[in-house]
Amino acid sequence: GERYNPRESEPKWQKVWDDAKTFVTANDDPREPYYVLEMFPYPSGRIHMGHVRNYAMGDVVARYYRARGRNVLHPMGWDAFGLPAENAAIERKTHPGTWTYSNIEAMKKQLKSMGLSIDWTREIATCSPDYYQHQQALFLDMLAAGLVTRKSSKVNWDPVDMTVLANEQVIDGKGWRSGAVVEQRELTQWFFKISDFAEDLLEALDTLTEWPEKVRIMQRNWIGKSEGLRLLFEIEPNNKTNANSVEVFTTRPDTIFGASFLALSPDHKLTAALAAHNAELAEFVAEFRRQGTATETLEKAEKKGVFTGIHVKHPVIEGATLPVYVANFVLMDYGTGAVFGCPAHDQRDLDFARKYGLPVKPVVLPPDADPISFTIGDEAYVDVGNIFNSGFLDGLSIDAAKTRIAEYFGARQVDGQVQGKVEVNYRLRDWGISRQRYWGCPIPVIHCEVCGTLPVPKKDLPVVLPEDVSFDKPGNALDHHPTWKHVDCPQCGGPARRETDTMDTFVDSSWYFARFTAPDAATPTVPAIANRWLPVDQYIGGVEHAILHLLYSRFFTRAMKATGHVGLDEPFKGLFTQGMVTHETYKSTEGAWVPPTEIVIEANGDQRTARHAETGAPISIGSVEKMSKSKKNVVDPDEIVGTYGADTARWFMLSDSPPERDVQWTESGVEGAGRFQQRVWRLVNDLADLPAAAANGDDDKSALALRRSTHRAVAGVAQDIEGLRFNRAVAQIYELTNALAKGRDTATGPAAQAALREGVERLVQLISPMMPHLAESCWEILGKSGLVADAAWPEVDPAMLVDDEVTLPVQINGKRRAEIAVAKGMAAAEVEALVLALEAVQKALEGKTPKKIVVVQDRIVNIVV
Ligand code: ANZ
Ligand code: ZN
Repeated sequence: GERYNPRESEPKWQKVWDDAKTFVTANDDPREPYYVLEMFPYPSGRIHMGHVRNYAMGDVVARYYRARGRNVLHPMGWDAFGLPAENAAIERKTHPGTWTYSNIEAMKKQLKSMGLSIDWTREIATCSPDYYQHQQALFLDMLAAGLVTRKSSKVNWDPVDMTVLANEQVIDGKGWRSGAVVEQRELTQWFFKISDFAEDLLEALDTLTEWPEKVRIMQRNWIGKSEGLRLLFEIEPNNKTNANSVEVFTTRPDTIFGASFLALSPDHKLTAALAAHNAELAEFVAEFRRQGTATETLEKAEKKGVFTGIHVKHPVIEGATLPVYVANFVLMDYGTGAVFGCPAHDQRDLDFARKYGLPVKPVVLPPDADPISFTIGDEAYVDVGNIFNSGFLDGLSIDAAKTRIAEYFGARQVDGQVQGKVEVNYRLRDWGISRQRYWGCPIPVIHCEVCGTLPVPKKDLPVVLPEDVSFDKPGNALDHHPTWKHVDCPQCGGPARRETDTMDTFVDSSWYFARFTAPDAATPTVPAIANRWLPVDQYIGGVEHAILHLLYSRFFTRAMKATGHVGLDEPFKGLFTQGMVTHETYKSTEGAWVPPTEIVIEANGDQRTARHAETGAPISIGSVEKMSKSKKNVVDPDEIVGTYGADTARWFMLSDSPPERDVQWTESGVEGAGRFQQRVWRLVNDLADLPAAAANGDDDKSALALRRSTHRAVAGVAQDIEGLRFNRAVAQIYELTNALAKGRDTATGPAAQAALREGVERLVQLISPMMPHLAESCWEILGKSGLVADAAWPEVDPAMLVDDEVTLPVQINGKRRAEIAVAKGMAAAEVEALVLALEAVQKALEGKTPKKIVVVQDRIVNIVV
């Protein structure tokens, strides 16, 4: 027969699905809802292989649950605000919107060519006022509910992108996009009070049982809860400051007898007072300010400090004092911005103490150590043990000592206050959302000199971005716009100024999953509808979003609940993080990266050599790396779809490795997938004329084997798709295909032929979530009515899943005449019927009726004539 031609078939079926609105989902459909979502793409211009993998997986899940009778929501949209559009606008002298929307169009075409079962009627783009007006409404509701604040704060300033960055966007002290060294600036910023939910966000992680453990751990660490003590130290009389006490936060008050210094943050109030009279200290603080504020930068920097010239009283050692330093490793926005240092049991403190010659006194004794000889070398002892060298704490465990010392300080006073108060701290900071950029959602507030900062009245929403902007000057084009920001005050009517900051784009992606449930609603959500669909049953995306996007979405869902927009806390019930797509790298003799499209590979046994396709120059084959433009090892999905078809690309992506692992894209792999596609096509064509039902109810051995293969595959593939083990589902399909191909060549009887026919129909259904176009073409060849996309998932006959088969010898008058394979445990009557139908038995009986038949279950059949 003819070869299968995906270039003809794929667009054809895509049109059929489109015309029939096959994948349009109704909110009022009574079937049980199932919501599957892949992280929506940034419209950069083209989809990449990572997208193909992500969407292929999501599509398998979506198509499977559709077949299972669920009302499936599988939408797609665009995370469309952000810096690259502005950069492109500057380079190409176009509007960011023009660039963005043309990218959306191109990418949508590419996604459509993949044959995804997406309800495109729900498409949203976050840069459209249709979307961001609702985000503005949510902001106003959150503002009214006290979940938004405006505060002056130290921010990470990217001097190249001219914008504020969230801590998470600073990587190794550099801007995540520009790579520029980040500076500190003091700015008034808008914040979402995510820290209000710190405890809840932490505790609820335990309920997210369908999330990868590693993601939950990352979130737990990010929230960073610690229980400790706020402890007051009395300042020794001096002429440098008026303060009487300084407060530290510690999680290890049990080590207080080992304290050998106090350290203040360079941003501490007391530091400022002391620096006024101390040039060395002032210079230290100034230098500190020139660095980034990112926690990571500070943690990696060398530990440094300056002695302030003042001392505090040691709180438990009568008559002893501790010197006070200002140190670069003490952060102002954590705890109290001051710490006591116990060098023996904290590495930073130890490094610091060694550098400045401070005492190192161990107070925690390791389990088997000798109290006399135990000393600290280069490494602080941070493990378990019992307290020693510590007066009334001696002999206690760390935990018992913590409790004891908290009680002790709780009962004492310093400077008119309780000396020690138990406190819980979180590393999680409020979420600064102000960005000094044009291409983002305008923050809907107005500043009036008379009335202060006011929300834009809801009736005046949306606050729309002006179209006529220029990017000639660096900085915020909204701010430079001649008229946009000048408005009348909504309260006094006087001249006022619009907020020109826009929202961090992470805000846009923190609630889009809810908008998809009612994308045309006049309010951000329709709660009844959102509550029916949410939480998302299965969310799929890259692990790079494990902290930020997922935490922000969890916060937003809580904020939307508090403001009446949804009725739940957790947005994503199931989360799956997929591995990356990798490819070999190639280099010319000059050391330049060479794209795979420009080379030819020759294989000689295990030896593979490469040369340049045009020049013939030798090329060296390098390591396998994540596809990236910088290494030129990317493969363009368009070319793959053009050459092999979407189904082949999808099949290869799903087949090659477990979905949570990296998958290596290879030419041979994708060719193998293409061959399998042709093999299925041939098999289906060969078997298409078989009758759909058995001529009689008979069953023979090969029919039974075929039926078992079929039903086992149906059950197994379902389980594997539900467990997101796509590569194993694929392996089961290969097995069934092999069994059917064998059957094609050997099955002759009517029962076997019927079993083959059943098998081939099921095969087509099993491949349809992965290779949906091929499956439709096969379904058509089989003469089935309707679309396979609409067909119900096949029923499984549990009897066919019984694992073990036994072969029973058949004796007639004590002589072995035949044997028969039956399911283990098969009832005597059934075995009897099967045995009597055997040709060999019929012959041996010569038309006589047996006097007696004895079936010993799973052992033997004896016939007496
Ligand atoms: C004394 C001490 C002794 C400490 C010891 C540790 C070990 P987590 O658990 O992450 O919350 N710390 C407190 N505030 C700080 C700040 N603003 N900047 C930098 N470090 C700060 O860490 C709490 C510990 O980090 C606190 O416990 C404090 O040092 C330090 F053997 O106090 B510890
Ligand atoms: Zn006013």
